[in-house]
Amino acid sequence: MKKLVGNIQLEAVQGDIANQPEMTAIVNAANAQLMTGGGVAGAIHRTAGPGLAEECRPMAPIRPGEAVISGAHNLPNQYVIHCLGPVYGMDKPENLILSDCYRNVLLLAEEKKIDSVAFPAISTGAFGYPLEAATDIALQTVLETIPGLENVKHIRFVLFGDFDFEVYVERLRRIKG
Ligand code: AR6
Repeated sequence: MKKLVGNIQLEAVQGDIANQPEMTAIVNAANAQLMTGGGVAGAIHRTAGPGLAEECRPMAPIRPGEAVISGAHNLPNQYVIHCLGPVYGMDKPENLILSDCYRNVLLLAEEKKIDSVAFPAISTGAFGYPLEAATDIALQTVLETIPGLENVKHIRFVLFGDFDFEVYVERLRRIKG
């Protein structure tokens, strides 16, 4: 499912964030220590190899909503942008922190002249954020940030589950291009 907004392509695909070879940067739903973990962080660190955690160590810990960038090591990309989402019900205000994640990732990508970025559904796994509410925040923040982007031309959302993918497709369809 693709949608052109201005001259930026928004896209939802179903798959594995660690296997997005045509994207310049992928986003990690990280932990504060920037170490491996379950879900997205596990898949990214497993594929990248131990060099990723080693490179990240001096940048840790990061705060909820903060984004930092590293190389991609054995991943088929150039960069990994690590972002710590809010733990649902704990880090408040969780909607604003989740919005900070998407905005800060895109602003960092723009600063680094990155043309394409793939996001997972940050905070919707181990951190417990309900998928539909998180999707609305993700897409609204991306749409608000798009007018300030020149280098970023392609934003992909990579969803793991069938339901998650269908929610993104339905929400993207409703966006006026
Ligand atoms: N590719 C794309 N999406 C995935 C993948 C994958 N390989 N694996 C899971 N998802 P999570 P969080 C989906 O838990 O909620 C970690 O252990 C998953 O179904 O990865 O931000 C870290 O170490 C869900 O919809 O991230 C942190 O401690 C979404 O990606 C903590 O979990 C996010 O799930 C971060 O929790």
